Amino acid sequence: MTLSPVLTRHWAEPESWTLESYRRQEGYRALPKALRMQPDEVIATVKDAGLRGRGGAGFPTGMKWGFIPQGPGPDGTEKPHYLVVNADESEPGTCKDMPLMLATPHMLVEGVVIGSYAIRASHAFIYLRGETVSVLRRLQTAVEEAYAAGYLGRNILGSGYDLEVVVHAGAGAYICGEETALLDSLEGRRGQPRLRPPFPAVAGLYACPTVVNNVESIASVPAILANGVDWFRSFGTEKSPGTTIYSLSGHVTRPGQYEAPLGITLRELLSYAGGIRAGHTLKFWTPGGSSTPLFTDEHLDVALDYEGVAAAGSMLGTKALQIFDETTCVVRAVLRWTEFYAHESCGKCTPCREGTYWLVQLLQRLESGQGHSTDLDKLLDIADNINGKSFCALGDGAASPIFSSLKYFRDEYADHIRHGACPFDPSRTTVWA
Ligand code: L3W
Ligand code: SF4
Repeated sequence: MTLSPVLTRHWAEPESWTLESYRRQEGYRALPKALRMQPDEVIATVKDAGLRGRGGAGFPTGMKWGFIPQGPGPDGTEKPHYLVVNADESEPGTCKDMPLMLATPHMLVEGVVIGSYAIRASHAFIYLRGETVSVLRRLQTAVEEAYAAGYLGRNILGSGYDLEVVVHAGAGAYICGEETALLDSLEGRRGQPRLRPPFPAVAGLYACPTVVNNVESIASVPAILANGVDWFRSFGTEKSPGTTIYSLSGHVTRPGQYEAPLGITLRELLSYAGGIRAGHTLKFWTPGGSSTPLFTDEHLDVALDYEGVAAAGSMLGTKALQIFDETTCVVRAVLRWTEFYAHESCGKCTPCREGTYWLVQLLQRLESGQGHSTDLDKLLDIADNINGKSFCALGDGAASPIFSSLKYFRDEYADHIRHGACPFDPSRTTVWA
């Protein structure tokens, strides 16, 4: 398979983030077309294209839009609808939404208008990670430009459709990438996940029907409307159509974002990225961020689409391919991720709040060579008490690297106990002192 820039096709253009540049690249070509269609036709087009959510779960975007109830509820009134863009990218290794918003913020804005029109929303929010001030400024400028050009505000392009868009900066908590915690945060509360159901499509922002979509999902919409369903389906596989952005990081010669049809393999992506760094070999990698079970060199030819990765025992997730060569201590890598989850656990439920703490204690002991022979089963036991027993996906994500690293590298854990030190660095007997 070859790289196929669609979302990333303008990234190298001079000042690609300006309205002028986006228009030069045929930007805002899909919007008038969408506004001439009925909202349901727009939903049907996105459904037929088979676009799946690019934020981690791969849920069909058109189906999610179709869940928004139409017409008055049982009390005879119709609640407002909202579109919320999840721009809180923070899954470790994931770096695709931020560069997309920096390079072509108008592609996202155009997608927001089309999506909002489709679900009959008159307000949309882009919820962005607060620390990314440069992205915030770029998005705000793009939104201002779009208002001035008549792509936002009242009577957009003379269609009679009105839309207000607010760019909201969060305060930098990983859990606010979970859609219901994001909505709590947007409402001004502490961001903690809500019980689902009801899903946001039924009761979301301010208890009104809300669609929450990832940045890449929404930015994919203008090209679908402009070029059609068959064009979109000409990329990728039948169940995972389209192109997507894979973020390659770690021990790879040319890390970065690579856009390719879904179903490409890591072996093929590495051929574009210059391979594993010179003189080294692949040891393990994540297909979709640290929350997805690890793969090894056995998995170089797994098709990187939703079905292919699931069949091989992991998840496509955010398509964050973190690559580690043979110099990496897997125990240390898992410890780093687990510290992240323990720090970011919102504390709402006991299995995750307490379990991630104890995982860190055990992993620190093991990594520094002071573990006991019973610690490996203890790790599995704690992970088992988190997985599927936590309130939201953060808990499952924290358990995932424990299970998969022990599945493939149990001997390396045991070596730490046997040597009384990390075999990769015997001088380091206590890392945390
Ligand atoms: C209406 C139903 N809506 C499902 C909607 C739901 C949501 C979407 C997917 O986790 C994964 C997680 C992370 N009626 C519905 C319905 N929906 N059934 O569909 O829902 P779900 O529960 O399958 O997934 P999720 O809770 O959205 C996402 C994984 O992604 N992940 C994390 C990514 C982190 C970022 C980031 O950096 N910001 O994206 C990475 O792998 O572990 O498994 O909208 O409402 N019956
Ligand atoms: Fe909070 Fe963790 Fe429970 Fe999710 S699993 S609600 S992050 S404590």
